[in-house]
Amino acid sequence: MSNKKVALISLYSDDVKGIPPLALLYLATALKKNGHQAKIIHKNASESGAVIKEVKDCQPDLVGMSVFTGYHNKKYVELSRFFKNKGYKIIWGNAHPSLLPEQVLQEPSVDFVAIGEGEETLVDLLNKIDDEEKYSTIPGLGFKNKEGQAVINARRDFIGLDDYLIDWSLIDLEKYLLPYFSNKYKRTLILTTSRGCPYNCQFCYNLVFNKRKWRCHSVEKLVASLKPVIEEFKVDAIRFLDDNFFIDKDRAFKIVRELNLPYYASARVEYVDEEFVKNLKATNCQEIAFGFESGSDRILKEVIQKGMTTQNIVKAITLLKDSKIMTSGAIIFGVPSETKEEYHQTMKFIANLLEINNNLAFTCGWFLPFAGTGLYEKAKRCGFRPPVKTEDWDKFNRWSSSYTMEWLDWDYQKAVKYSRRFIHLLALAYKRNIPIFKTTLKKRVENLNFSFPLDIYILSRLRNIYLFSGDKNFVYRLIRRIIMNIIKIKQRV
Ligand code: B12
Ligand code: SF4
Repeated sequence: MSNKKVALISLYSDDVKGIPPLALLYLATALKKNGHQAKIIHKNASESGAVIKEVKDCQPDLVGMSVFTGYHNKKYVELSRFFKNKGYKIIWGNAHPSLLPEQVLQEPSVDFVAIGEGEETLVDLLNKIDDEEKYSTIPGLGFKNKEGQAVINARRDFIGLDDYLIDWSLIDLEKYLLPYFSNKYKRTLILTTSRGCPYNCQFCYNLVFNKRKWRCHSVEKLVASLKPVIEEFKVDAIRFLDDNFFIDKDRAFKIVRELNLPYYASARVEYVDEEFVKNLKATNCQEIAFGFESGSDRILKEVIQKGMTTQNIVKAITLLKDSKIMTSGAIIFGVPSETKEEYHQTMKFIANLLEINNNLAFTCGWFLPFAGTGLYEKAKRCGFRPPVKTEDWDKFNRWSSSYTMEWLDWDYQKAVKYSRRFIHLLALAYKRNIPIFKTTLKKRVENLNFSFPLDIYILSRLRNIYLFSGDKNFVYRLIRRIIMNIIKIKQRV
């Protein structure tokens, strides 16, 4: 077995460059541990030239791409074709090839797919890469046989997570320690401590990718591996990207107590009671993220099968109201069978939640059918025709204002174009307590009135020049303070 080299590629967009490529870091750690080498190439999707140069410079034995379902799929296909033409072998990993391995292998430029966790599959493949006869013995791998047909091996058992604690020296971590929590902390470290989630939400990749099985790093090993990094890089906050950080509450609180830093993490609304809020506060939680999903109990119960109700959401945000903990809720509009009335109900629900707790933010996206999930099948029954080519998944950008959804039978175009923007600005108006905007935007959201959005235009401009979101420089801070004082005086009058 000889030492092999892999170029691992992950692309990002302008708005999210601060998140470290955790998947590639885990893979590179496993490769290093097993005597192989990895070159991590984490670039903006517009920098194909730089990606190509880095791959050529390192002359790898294998080129790996980390691919989600949605935008950038076309870019990954283009890069794969380019590298294939130059004679490289290509492997795709991450959620998209794990959910649609056969379809991805139909792309002529892709030689292999890794299904599920990639650490041991990739090492196994590198050890056997020169011996095609052995490809069928590698669990978790999909490949093409001599006839060019896709062969999908049995899934690999989940790995022991503690065997692969990230080796942070494999990237220039300095580049990834960015400000977060409205600039309050300057050097936030982003990581995951667990994988998977046991719940049954019918849109979630977890159903297929992690088979509803939750695994985690042990507190002791995780904390021991992080403490030196925190000290060396003067990390001042942590953002946990686990799908559901608080599945084991005792474990989660033990981690944050031992790390003793302000943090962001995710949970489910039914976890929230007085005790939970008390612990969040005591451990310096700055932001907690939930999946609210919808304001319709039919959608939550019958369609998404979320295992919670709108009452649970209201209770959670009420309990968090005075905690000063920023609370964010993910909303999914447009799941199959959602009616226009149910979409409207969710918009009104959001406005009501802000009346109860003005320290709320929302991430709103339109439903994206992930292959193999319950709602993917339901979408097909409602008229969705899934792309047959990998690059055609590129159009599924659920944040785009021109997103199309064949599975809905109502006129959603205006809703797609405006809902996210209106909700974000409504939440901003509540957070900053700006009276006129609060009233006009609330009425708009409640009545689905998206016409002549002058108020939206003004508030967007103000936000864009950082009057309301950041503390970019002294002049902006000063102007912001003056405006806020004028608003306060007007409120008193
Ligand atoms: C951070 C994050 C992002 C970051 C990306 C950061 C980055 N550099 O990777 C940002 C904010 C950019 C992002 C964006 C999007 N994301 Co995102 N994101 C996540 C999140 C929260 C964490 C990812 C992570 O680092 N996990 C930890 C690592 C260790 O696990 P992993 O990624 O699964 O990696 C393992 C395996 O997948 C595999 N593997 C991964 N890559 C490779 C490559 C090779 C070669 C091999 C062999 C194996 C392999 O091995 C790894 C180690 O075991 C996940 C949810 C989650 N908790 O995983 C969602 C998630 C991955 N995102 C998702 C989606 C859909 C998106 C978007 C498409 C959203 C959209 N617009 O619809 C965008 C588009 C991204 C794009 N196309 O570039 C989905 C993916 C589902 C799917 N079917 O693809 C997830 C699962 C969220 C969800 N619950 O729906 N995301
Ligand atoms: S709780 Fe969140 S991570 Fe878990 S299955 Fe539901 S949507 Fe997925």
